[in-house]
Amino acid sequence: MKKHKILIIGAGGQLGSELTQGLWKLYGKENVIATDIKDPQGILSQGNFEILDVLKQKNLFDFIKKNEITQIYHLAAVLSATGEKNPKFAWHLNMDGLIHVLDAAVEYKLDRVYWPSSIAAFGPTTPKQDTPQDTIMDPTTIYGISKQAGERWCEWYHRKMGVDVRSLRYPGLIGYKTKPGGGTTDYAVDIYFKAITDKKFECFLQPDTYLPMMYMDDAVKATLDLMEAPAEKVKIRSSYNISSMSFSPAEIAEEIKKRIPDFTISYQPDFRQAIADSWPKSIDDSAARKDWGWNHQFGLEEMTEEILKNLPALLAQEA
Ligand code: AKB
Repeated sequence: MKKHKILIIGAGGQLGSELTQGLWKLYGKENVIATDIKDPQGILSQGNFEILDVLKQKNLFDFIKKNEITQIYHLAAVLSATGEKNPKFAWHLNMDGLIHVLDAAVEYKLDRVYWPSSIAAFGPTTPKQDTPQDTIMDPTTIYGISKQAGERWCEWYHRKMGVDVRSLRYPGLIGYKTKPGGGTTDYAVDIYFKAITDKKFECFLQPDTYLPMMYMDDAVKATLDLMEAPAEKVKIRSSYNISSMSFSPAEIAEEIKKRIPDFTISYQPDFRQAIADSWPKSIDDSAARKDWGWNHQFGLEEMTEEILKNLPALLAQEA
């Protein structure tokens, strides 16, 4: 059996730290190297961790060669809200980072590459309900434009260079173990923290702003299921729609109130409202379900139950 040696780039982020643990379970800690540009926080320091900047192409190539890497999960990116504040850097990291990884896949004949796309690749004239797999894509943020362009690059490297690159268009990802940074959907993470620490939350989106969302455990499962699928089942080489739930700030607040009755929410929409308004409200992920058997486990109720059960102990440990 061929030995896997897995490199995770951007492992310190919200998805990266949980995906790293999923990969440890699947392949063994000794076969996974987590990397980021910053020192490891929390659980990541319990496995192989190294500093690596994907923008330094020679360092990346040398690293892959030296460690005999066979698969890369490339997660390093600037998200939607932060990207609007520093658009040139967002483009540089999101595009050049991806192209370095795809070139490395060709150079070192990697088995597989994973790269995340996002619902941000859609835009204001995309159909908003049950957004189809193939549809109008007119993203308005630099992050979204980089995801749309990245999808085309992935497809091109697959078609022309034979790279086995796989991708998911993530909705807003919600976890409680690591705080997210710079996304428009991130209010739905922050709200749980504030519900526990302050019993109140000021939301930067309006109460009725519906967005597609996903609990972190489902996102990790989707990613690993896609990467484990036989190549012939992965028919889409741009990026797969995936979905599990959609909700508004008012609805998540209601769900929290069922468990923390004195919790209150107020609304102060800012520039992120326009970003959220340009994105789909719900996603049709039938292609992922049909091609490689995707199915989700968590809805809003189960996710809220799980987070509010576990987060207080985590916050107490940190205090
Ligand atoms: C963001 O809000 O920027 C991200 C995303 C939807 O990709 N969470």
